[in-house]
Amino acid sequence: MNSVFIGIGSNLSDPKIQVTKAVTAIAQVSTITISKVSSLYVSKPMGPQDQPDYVNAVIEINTALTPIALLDQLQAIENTAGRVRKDNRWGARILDLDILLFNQDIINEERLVVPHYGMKLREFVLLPLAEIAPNLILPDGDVLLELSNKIKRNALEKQGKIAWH
Ligand code: ROI
Repeated sequence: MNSVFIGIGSNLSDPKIQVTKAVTAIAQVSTITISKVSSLYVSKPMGPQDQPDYVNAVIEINTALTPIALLDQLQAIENTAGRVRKDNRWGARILDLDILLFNQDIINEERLVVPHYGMKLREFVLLPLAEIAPNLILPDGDVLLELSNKIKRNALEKQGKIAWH
């Protein structure tokens, strides 16, 4: 069974509801079991500032799916949420589901790069991840807690639990 960490983000159409619905949708995939869910975190946008604040969370799942089969499932959930894939890599989005870590695997495929390229520089990934996996070591040997203690604080606010079911 694979252990996979997924980063969730939204800054459109009631982001807290989008994140909650995403966790519920992932839980409903028969080949996926959710093992840990972080709190919700509100964060200032990284990148262009002329967009709403984000809501972020990180979950751990267990699945026998391959990385690409999992990516297909996650993209289907993004699409169902109304995600429009435009040329707006740094712009507002209704739902973003990123595979952060897949076991300790290093994946370099056209559709999928794991560990997620930006995760070590993102407070809104490192802090929720450290909440649910405080002892994690990244595939390159970096200690998660050291990264999360060192990361520049950018007004990240921990909110309540996610009411998924
Ligand atoms: N900024 C924050 N705070 N949270 C995100 O999830 C997020 N996602 C993005 C960019 C545009 C880089 N900025 C973000 O894709």
